[in-house]
Amino acid sequence: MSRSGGLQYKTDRGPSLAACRAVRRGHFITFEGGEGTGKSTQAKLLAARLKSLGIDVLLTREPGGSPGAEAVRHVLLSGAAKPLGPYAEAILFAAARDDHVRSVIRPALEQGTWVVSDRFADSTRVYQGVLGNVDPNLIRRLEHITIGGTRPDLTFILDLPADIGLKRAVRRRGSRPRDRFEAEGLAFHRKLREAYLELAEHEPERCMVIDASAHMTKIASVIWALVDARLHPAETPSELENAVS
Ligand code: Z5A
Repeated sequence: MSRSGGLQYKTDRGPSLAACRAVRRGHFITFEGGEGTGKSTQAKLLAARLKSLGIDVLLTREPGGSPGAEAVRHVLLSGAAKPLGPYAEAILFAAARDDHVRSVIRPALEQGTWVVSDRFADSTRVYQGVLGNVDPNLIRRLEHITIGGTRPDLTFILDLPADIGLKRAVRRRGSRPRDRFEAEGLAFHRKLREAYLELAEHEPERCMVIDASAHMTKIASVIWALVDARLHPAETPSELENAVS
């Protein structure tokens, strides 16, 4: 059932959910949020901490994460698809995700690897669905087709006032030109923040809103405490134990 710009997607879990859960052994964690909120930084810190426990971890990103999806990333972020409109962009993000999930994420989870992704399907809900006004039914159908039951166990939504995020992104970018979405104005990025907060309200079990204005090590500790409490990484058999069993 969709509401308020299509942010309520709980009901359409798809017939393949039981099958996917049955074979899935690794945990799936995603990072979401606006521009410059620190998603890449926190995804890397979390992956490193999990690895330090001997857990097999795949750090990936969207759009991208597989050779096919990285090719689509270039088309999307260069702005080449912008004249085609938000529906075409939504379909291209979905095409990239389909390849990423089938060739990288799902096989990794099935082998017991933990997957940490810098952005995933919530970005489509928010950027194309809410900001792009793409019909929520289409967004839901695309999600159903591309990810089926391969849904994140936990999603961290890094929350920061849009102007601070944009300043951080500008500093990081240096002299490189702005990409398709970086080029949008402050009003776009403010609306984006609201849309992510609304999404978190609809799925409080999965989505954790994190204050991204703190120091990066403090944020990493908060995230680690939540992962520890929810997914119990210390109880996960290490790569070594897997190899000898
Ligand atoms: N998009 C979409 O529309 N639909 C979709 O389905 C998907 C994506 C999957 C991908 O851009 C774009 O595609 C994205 C949405 C759209 N567009 N935007 N905007 P991307 O992958 O190139 O970039 P991004 O995802 O927006 O992330 P980012 O701007 O690169 O930022 P970030 O990953 O959130 O932050 P960061 O790189 O970790 O940190 C940014 C800088 O801040 C860096 O210099 C850090 O050292 C610094 N930083 C990090 N944490 C802190 C703290 N805590 N304090 C101070 N400074 C910090």
